[in-house]
Amino acid sequence: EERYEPIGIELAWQKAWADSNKFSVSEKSDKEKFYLLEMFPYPSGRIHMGHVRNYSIGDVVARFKRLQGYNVLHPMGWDAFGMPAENAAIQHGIHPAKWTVENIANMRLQLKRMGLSYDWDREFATCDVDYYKWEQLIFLKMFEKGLAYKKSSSVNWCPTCQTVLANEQVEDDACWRCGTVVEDKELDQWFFKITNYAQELLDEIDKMAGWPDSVLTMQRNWIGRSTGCEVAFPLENTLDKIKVFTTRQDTLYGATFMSLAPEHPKALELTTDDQREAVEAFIAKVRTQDKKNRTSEDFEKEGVFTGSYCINPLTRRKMPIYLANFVLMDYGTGAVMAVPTHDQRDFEFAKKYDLPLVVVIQPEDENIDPETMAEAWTGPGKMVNSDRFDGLDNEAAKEQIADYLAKEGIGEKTVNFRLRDWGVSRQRYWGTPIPIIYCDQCGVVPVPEKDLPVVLPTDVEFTGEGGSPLAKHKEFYTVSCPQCGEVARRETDTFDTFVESSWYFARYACPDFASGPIDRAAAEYWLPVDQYIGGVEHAVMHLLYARFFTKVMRDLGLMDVDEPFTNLLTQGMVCKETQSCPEHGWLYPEQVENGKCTQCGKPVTIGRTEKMSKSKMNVVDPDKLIATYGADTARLFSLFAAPPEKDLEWNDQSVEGCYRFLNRVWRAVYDNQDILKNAAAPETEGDAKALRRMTHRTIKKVTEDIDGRFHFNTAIAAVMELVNAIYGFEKKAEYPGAVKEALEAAVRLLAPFVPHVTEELWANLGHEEDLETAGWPEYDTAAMVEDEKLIVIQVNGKVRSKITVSASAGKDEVEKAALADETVQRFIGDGTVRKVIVVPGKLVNVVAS
Ligand code: ANZ
Ligand code: ZN
Repeated sequence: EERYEPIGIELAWQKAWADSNKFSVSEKSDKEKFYLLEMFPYPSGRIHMGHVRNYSIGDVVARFKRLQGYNVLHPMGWDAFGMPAENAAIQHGIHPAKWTVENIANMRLQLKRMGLSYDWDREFATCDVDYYKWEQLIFLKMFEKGLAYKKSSSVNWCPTCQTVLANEQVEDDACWRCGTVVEDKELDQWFFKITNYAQELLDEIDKMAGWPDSVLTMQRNWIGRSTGCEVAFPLENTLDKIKVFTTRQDTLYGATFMSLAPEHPKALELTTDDQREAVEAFIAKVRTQDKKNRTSEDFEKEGVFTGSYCINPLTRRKMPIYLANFVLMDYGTGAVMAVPTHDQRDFEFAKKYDLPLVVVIQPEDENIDPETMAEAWTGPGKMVNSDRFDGLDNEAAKEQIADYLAKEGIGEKTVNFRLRDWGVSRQRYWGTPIPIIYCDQCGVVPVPEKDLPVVLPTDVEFTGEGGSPLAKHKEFYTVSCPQCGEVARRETDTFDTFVESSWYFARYACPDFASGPIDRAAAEYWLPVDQYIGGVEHAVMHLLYARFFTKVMRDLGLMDVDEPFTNLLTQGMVCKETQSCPEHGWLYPEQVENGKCTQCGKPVTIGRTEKMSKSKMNVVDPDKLIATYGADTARLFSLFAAPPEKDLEWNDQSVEGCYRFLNRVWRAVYDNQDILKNAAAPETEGDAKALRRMTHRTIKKVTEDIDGRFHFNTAIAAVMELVNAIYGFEKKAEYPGAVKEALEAAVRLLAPFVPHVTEELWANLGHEEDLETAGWPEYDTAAMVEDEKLIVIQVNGKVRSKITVSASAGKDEVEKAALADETVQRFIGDGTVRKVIVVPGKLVNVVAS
């Protein structure tokens, strides 16, 4: 055909791929395996440009690896449990299951329309019983091993979603989903003992060379390992002691007061009668403050004196005991020895409450004076006012004081982690039921394996009144105790949906395995995931939980992998400028014409470029994009407009440009069809050489740009240049072989990016087998070398030397090479070069005197 008609071509190839089950794979292969995974989507209803970008990036890698001869596992499925389904039920009266299934059906069509090369045979949704029943089994095994346990704890509570949130799901004090300010609440909750794995999770980070440093740093900080000492401070009037955790035992001689968390169990006990009123008021006030705020640097440090004192175990000085808002109960021991001279928070606190300052570390070239210091000295220095440790470097003193404390029985070295156990209970309906039964006689009884699955009932009511519908579903929660047979009550909480996404990548290895969560042989073959791709917003929670689950499943004997994802690519956001009308507020792009609001005609204000979001209406509908230009253009744009890790800014002209480029490639094949009929092997002489050089250099560049580096934008740009070179090549009729080679290379190199049009062009170029059979093109280094030319050099008209330069070298380059030649330099001697005459491709004459 003369015209490039993307829609027809794309639908035809998509049908062909589906009919032949083209991307379905098995372990029975003599090729090397490559497991490529993109973070699976939440079935919200429609795909957005972020999905288009994420999955286009993944598909390039999948197709590239396949072309390189790998057995590529590239699965897709649905992270299908979660709150939006339930909210839809409350708002629109549609059952979460129905809502989810319909959304999946729609989004599956959209993904198929993009021509993504998934093994659809492996598709599953996490709300399938066949998936979550295995999750329930894993939970039972974790419970057996003490890796899942129940405790009452103060939790982050979202009053809007009526559910508990993990720390990781609280962003700036607010619910990560709905933005409501999070409250504290005491509740009985199920926890996973991720803290058992804190050290291993941290240690492995050093070996994870295939992850972005930024993500590794975030995980390291989240795990937050601190080494220090626990030191016991005797109380003044009793035999009791209070333990503090410090990372700075070198400052112990400077500790002048103690700060307790307001929630500290001894807080009230230590409070004297005349301080009671003030203390109780303070505790009540802090209870309303958010934990993250309380500890942030610029939050006002506040406290109250309890009226009691403890004794500094080294100086024997009396230290007043305060409650302080910045001390948290759930870190260390909930008590801090305060050193105002060397800790900024303590400094601010001491200034406010007029508490004593003792300097114990003096910096090298300054003399710190408690009377005049304006902030704490937190740097290194020499020990002073510290008895036997005076004169030491403080780092050395850290070690020696720790040893001394241990020897005297005052303290011991400890390690603290910021990481907390993972609270997984949610008071929600649309999730995996936790397989536990509560019996008055027997207590907490796990559901026996043979009774799995605990199926989520469908006949529930959504009142929107809060609390889980399961807790009101009598037939669901009424059971007989598996141990004593008496009437008992089923757990009505469900799992945090992050549990499902913590092991789905392993289930893709064996989605139909019926005798356990994981088929060991399949896991052995496919895992770990070689390349994982997704948003950086998952840097901590999802990626840390998945690492934790991998280790748990390993220790449960389910599979034999330490780390789930060998390489990680975090793609940037898709952004677009916002537009607003003074009358109608934010506007969709379709509601603006020639800079004016289509509703009222008023001029539109262009706002900041931000991540595409429905709330600001700066979105582009992938369906419309595909309907207008085809999936290949949509893919090409999202790959060409920016490198994958960077944010991508939407640009209508660039979309148009991508479409024009594909037309150009199309026409290059069409226009040259007669010439190509005469093509045999690529010619290696004359002007064919330059074109071939370009062809093979492009193959090399594109290969290197894609492979492990993801420089898709520069790879595409290189092919564009090759296509330009083909257009500009004037002797097509004379060298049809070289032209054909160049055209075929362009088509093959573009195949991972724009799979439909390239497959069609490949067929048009006369190939009966598809592109995958052809494989990834290889470059011929011999064809890449530049021709060299022999240049004669004269000095003052006499031939003195000969050099070779590349045929494409310019005048300046030739002149430089001539003057640098040793023989020539010898003949110039002490003389000055007056003039250099270059006859391109032949001769240089140096005039010197
Ligand atoms: C005395 C000291 C002197 C401290 C000094 C620091 C500097 P990281 O590194 O995060 O582990 N701390 C201990 N428990 C705390 C709690 N529950 N809430 C708030 N702060 C707490 O921090 C450890 C340091 O944080 C500890 O070392 C302690 O203050 C404080 F010049 O002890 B330090
Ligand atoms: Zn919420």
